[in-house]
Amino acid sequence: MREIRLEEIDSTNSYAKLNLDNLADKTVIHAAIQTSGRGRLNRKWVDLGLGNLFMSIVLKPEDKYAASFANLTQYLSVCLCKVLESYNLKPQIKWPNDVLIDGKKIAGILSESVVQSSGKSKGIILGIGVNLNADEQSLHNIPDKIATALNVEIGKQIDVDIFRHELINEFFSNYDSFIEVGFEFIKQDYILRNCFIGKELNIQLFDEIKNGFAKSVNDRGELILMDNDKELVLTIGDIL
Ligand code: BT5
Repeated sequence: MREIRLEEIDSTNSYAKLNLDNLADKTVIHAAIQTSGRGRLNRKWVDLGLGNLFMSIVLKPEDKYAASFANLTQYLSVCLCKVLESYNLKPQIKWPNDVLIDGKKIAGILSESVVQSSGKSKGIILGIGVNLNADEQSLHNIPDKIATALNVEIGKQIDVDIFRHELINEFFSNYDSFIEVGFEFIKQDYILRNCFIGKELNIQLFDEIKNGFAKSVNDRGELILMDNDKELVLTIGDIL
């Protein structure tokens, strides 16, 4: 594992993408300040000031087409939960990979796969932002979501370097097994922490809203939604 520390960058994921050819497998890039953090679908990730975590993990697995790549964000969400639990919190996962504390978003994960024009995979960039040190006022300014930060939850400042290493260690300690086995490797840990199974959900799927009863998560990490007797299997979407 190699680490690249940046003082200020637009986005650690964009930096990784731009420099991907020169970055080795398992390189971790992190920045103190991130000026244009990205979420999914052109959404933004807000920098809440110094002491927050913005990092991207570059992955260039030998097996370039393992099914488990699609579940890397879910794997990282479980790793993050385990680290947050060591701070005596009870994080929950909202499918597919939002990590919440008491319903409030504390982190965001963005996985981007980079493919050559020939269709060959160049690598995967797994980005994560975790709110570690924020003042409560700035949390209220985040659009569309109720957010929280670790310092607010436990009432003390967090050392971002220590937290980052805890998360990286957790991630790489089981990464190779996860890639080999896939979602089933984490299924139990994932379901144990879920906050959506057994509930009526509205799910935004591009321009459509699907509703139904969340029955389960299958062995591929997909959400099984029951719309009366009809079973919908969702690979992507946002629980509203
Ligand atoms: C995400 O997108 O949650 C993925 C965010 C990934 C950020 C990391 S930081 C390091 C790396 N480099 C990048 O450029 N990105 C990655 P999504 O599920 O689309 O959620 C985005 C939504 O989360 C926004 O529209 C806001 O509502 C909310 N949000 C933005 N900033 C937030 C924050 N600091 N804390 C909590 N919620 C936030």
